[in-house]
Amino acid sequence: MSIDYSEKIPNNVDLAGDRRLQRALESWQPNFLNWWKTMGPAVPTQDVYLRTAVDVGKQGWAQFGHVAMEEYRWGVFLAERGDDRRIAFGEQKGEPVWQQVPGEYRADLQRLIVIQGDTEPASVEQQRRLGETAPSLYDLRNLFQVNVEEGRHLWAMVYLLHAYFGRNGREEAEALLVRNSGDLDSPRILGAFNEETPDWLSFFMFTYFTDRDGKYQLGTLKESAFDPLSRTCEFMLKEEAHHMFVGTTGIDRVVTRTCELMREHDTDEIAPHGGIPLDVIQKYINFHYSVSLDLFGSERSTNAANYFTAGLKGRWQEERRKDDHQLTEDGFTIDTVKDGRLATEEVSALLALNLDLRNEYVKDCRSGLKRWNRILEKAGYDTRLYLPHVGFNRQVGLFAEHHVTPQGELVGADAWAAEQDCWLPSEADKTHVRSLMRPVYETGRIAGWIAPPTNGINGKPFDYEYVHLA
Ligand code: BYC
Ligand code: FE
Ligand code: FE
Repeated sequence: MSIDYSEKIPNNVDLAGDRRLQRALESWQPNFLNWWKTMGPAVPTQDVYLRTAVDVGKQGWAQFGHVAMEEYRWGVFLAERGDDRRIAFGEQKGEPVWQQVPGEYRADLQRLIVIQGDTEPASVEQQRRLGETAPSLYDLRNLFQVNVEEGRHLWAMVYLLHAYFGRNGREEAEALLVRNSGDLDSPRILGAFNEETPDWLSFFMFTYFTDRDGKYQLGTLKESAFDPLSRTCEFMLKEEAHHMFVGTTGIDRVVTRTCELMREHDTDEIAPHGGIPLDVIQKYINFHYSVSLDLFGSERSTNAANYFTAGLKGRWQEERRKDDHQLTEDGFTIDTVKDGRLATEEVSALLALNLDLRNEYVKDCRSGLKRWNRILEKAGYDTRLYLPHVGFNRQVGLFAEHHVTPQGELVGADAWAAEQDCWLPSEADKTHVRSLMRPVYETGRIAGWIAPPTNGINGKPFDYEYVHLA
């Protein structure tokens, strides 16, 4: 079904057929627009070359064109699905999926949807000022594309809250616009979404590592027995791919430029030459990876076990797993710290589902490292980038009370304090990276710390006018 953009809230959920719901969402809409105006992109533009979803089908779901940002149409789109979908896991495996929320799971489902919904506007807030320092118009356009789609992801969750959770859901939808990233009194729910994204290296790391958590969490919610949530997440995942592409290729381009500068000046101390040294890139990886690992919750989690057993949240690619999809008899080995040493422990597989998901995520993260190391190898350099140990710099889970080095050694608080600046971006590193952040807004030009992209967007060249500034 293609989407009618003449409606106030474009949708494929027949909003017009449910006047109450339509009115409720229409009364939330001005609050959203007000939030976007005050917390969304800070740089004024005439228009931006954006893709807009026009159809949820496999072909042609996106249309590209120059759009005035305040006229961007956020809508409600669910993937279409066959009628006979069955629950794929947990106690009720094999039964038909739910079109309504069962009373006993109301609180848990609402909580999952609120947590998911909270991250979307949070990321827009974190990225608010990046438009002031984009390295090219191409990058500026990508930032705005990510921002409008995260805004749409918020719409997706707000639709579910309004449509299925009554008055309570409407209150939660309001609260999603009240909490703000980094706000001392009313912060966003999850840690990573209260960190700053003050520079473009952080932005690329965020879209590589943190949007990727989004991919994996949405992948598990796509398995949900609550069908409207499942279908919502399936469509969100399509948009997510581009966010991670921005991160992957962004870091490709930083590494490429760093190699060029090292060659040109015959030194790896390229900061004075306007580049980002490899060891600083590594520290940014260490930070964003460890903060994103926290987003998976604790390695041992009764919440995760309950969500799975109830059918609310499945595993990554649940249907492809070759087991009984109930896991009541299975075990799982987890890393932990025992008597001051790194050790392993056997727990029920149900308790280890956050770790199961995190393991899939880690595997996926390695693909980026391989790409970036191939760039280093081709350029003839021996240094390699890596993912730090999973216990490094953790605030959540079994390592939270401990200090673990990137190499996976347990150390005391003194050693941690002494070495921290070698492992995480120091004030000096951040100041240097920020000093490079100056806007380059002439078509076809690029900042000196990053290489241009190999391809433009939607077949357009790099020097296309992706953004018309106001
Ligand atoms: N920060 O049993 P545990 C995205 C709390 S990103 C603060 O270990 P559970 C995006 C936890 O709430 C994807 N608190 O955790 C990316 C619990 O509190 P209560 C977002 C945390 O529940 C880029 C307690 O600690 N989506 O889409 O199994 C741009 C014990 O928790 C944190 C989702 O996360 C933390 N990091 O797992 C834009 C999906 N971790 O209940 C968007 C929905 C844990 O004791 N969320 N706690 O008060 C979930 O599935 C789960 O809530 C979590 C946590 C995976 C987050
Ligand atoms: Fe999102
Ligand atoms: Fe995203």
